[in-house]
Amino acid sequence: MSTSTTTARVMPQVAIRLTAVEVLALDLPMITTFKTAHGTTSKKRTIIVRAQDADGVVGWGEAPSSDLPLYSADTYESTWYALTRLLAPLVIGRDFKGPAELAATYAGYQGYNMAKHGLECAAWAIASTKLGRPLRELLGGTKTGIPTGESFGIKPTVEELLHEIEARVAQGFCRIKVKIEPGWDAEVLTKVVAAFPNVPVMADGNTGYDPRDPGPWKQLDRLGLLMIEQPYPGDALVELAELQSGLQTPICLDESALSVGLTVAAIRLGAGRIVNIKPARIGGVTPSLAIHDWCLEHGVPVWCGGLLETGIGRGFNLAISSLPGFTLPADMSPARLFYAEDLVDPTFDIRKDGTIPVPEMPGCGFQVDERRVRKYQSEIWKEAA
Ligand code: OSB
Ligand code: MG
Repeated sequence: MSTSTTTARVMPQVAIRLTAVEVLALDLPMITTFKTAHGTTSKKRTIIVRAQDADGVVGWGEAPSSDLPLYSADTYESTWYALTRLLAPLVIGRDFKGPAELAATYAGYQGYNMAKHGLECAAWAIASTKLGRPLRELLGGTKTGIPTGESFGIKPTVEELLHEIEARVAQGFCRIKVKIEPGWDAEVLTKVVAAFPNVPVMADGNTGYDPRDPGPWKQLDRLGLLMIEQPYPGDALVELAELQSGLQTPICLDESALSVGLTVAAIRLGAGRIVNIKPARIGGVTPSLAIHDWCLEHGVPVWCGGLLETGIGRGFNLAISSLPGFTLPADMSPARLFYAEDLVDPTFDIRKDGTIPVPEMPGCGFQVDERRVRKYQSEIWKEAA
């Protein structure tokens, strides 16, 4: 199969039997709004998974879903449904030799990637705690700090954007990602590149451009951008390949990379030259490792994107980012930039050198504040559970 790697990965083995899977639907107020070509997020609806093992060990995971299926097909409701009705009943009470074997039981189910990811993460957290080893080690990660960039939403004015970028660069963020949409692209990026000549800059189209239009690509291509992320719809692979063939700037796959097979197909077609690995979009740690391993073997650079996760979800993203193929800065903004309080305490932050330390604590990597998790639980969904 085209997706296989010559060196098979050895997955950690540890007995896991889940006795309970609690699915907590949270409404997290945001202290800023985040605007992309898909729309504006001002309240984050995320799903937190709390799994309990027969030996009493608890593992947490996060499925960073959203209100509307604009970024991917997954929503808050569909993720909650998949976890409570499909996935939890399938794995509870069964004996597994490790998290990868647990995830394999539902690998044949189509879709529900975020739900799959949330449950698999809880199992990895349990495995990590039981083995007394940080997740980074279990995944074969080598880096101890992750270079981090900031993702800047679409702002009312360019001045506002430049002002915000200036503050973040001063805090250490080492790469600038600017969200674009028709009318907010070449002119804006030209100003950003001129204002920050020493920081790598990239643009993220979030599928907002029509392949039939000329678009701003020729102008953007002259700016020496690090990459252009997902300019066209996820399934426009041929059009992406045509665009890429005329550009110097690498195209990066985000919304197109929905599975291992589709990601490999897109790269082989020439639809892009870089992959944004978002574990929640791809459907878990196991498929994320598979894409990483394939890309490493084929010389395709990868980096870790985000879906505005709290510290719970970011803990897994940090561990995955420690793998050797992750050679480009991550979208890993500290949760304090979005939320009044994180769900982990202490929360994480960026260091002066532009990196975030990879957690060494077993489990999700951070101490989960269960009281806060329950404080933000949505009343309606509490009853439905
Ligand atoms: O396209 O990368 C994206 C957030 C929500 C939906 C899509 C995207 C994003 C980001 C996230 O850019 C940035 C982050 O999590 O820090
Ligand atoms: Mg993106």
